Amino acid sequence: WTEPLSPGAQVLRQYATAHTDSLLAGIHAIAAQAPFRQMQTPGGYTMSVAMTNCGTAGWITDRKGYRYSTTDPLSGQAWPAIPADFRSLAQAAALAAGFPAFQPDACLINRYQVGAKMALHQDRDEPDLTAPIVSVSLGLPATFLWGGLQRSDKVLKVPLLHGDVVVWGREARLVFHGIAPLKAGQHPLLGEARLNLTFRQAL
Ligand code: MD5
Ligand code: FE
Repeated sequence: WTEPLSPGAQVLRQYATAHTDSLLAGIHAIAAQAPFRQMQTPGGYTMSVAMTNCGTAGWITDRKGYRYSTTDPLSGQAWPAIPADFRSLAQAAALAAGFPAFQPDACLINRYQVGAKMALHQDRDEPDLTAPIVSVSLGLPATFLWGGLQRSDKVLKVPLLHGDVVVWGREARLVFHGIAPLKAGQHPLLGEARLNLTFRQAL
């Protein structure tokens, strides 16, 4: 079922549930080529979330800033391709939320271990802000922090569970958002971790 979170954002509860085994197998294969790593922020902090990417472009951060790169800085090679089933799932979710023309070319894969978090931020490194973002949650539950267009706006807490998909676009595309520190737990497929796939049009 779907819940409108706020104008422009739809939570598709359990939309990915039938696909989680193949998503996890795909992530495993991607991480064998492009390992999860904790990147540096421009301010010199090490992110608590470990990241890798698949797609024509991948999101990276280092002392020089946030950006998309067509190569993995660890290997100098192209990122692994987005598996066909990842892409069709993201496109079907976008269509279900009213975005029929979504052509994701970047998929950031975030790995949260217990205590890892993502501070409140906006996603604004993409050139076409009319394209939505599709996110898929796997593993341990997370508390999504859903703010407004100003950093100071009140933040709503939304639980995101294994198999949930969220589509963000239009009025919601530039909202401040984050993830609260991951609580301890054991997921039957993922153990003490949460994975999040974030599909974007970055080129
Ligand atoms: C996560 N990832 O669960 C979170 C949430 C990120 C990021 O925020 O930038 O890697 S995915 C939810 C999300 C993604 C893009 C836009 C919006 C939410 N939004 O407009 O609220 O690892
Ligand atoms: Fe984000």
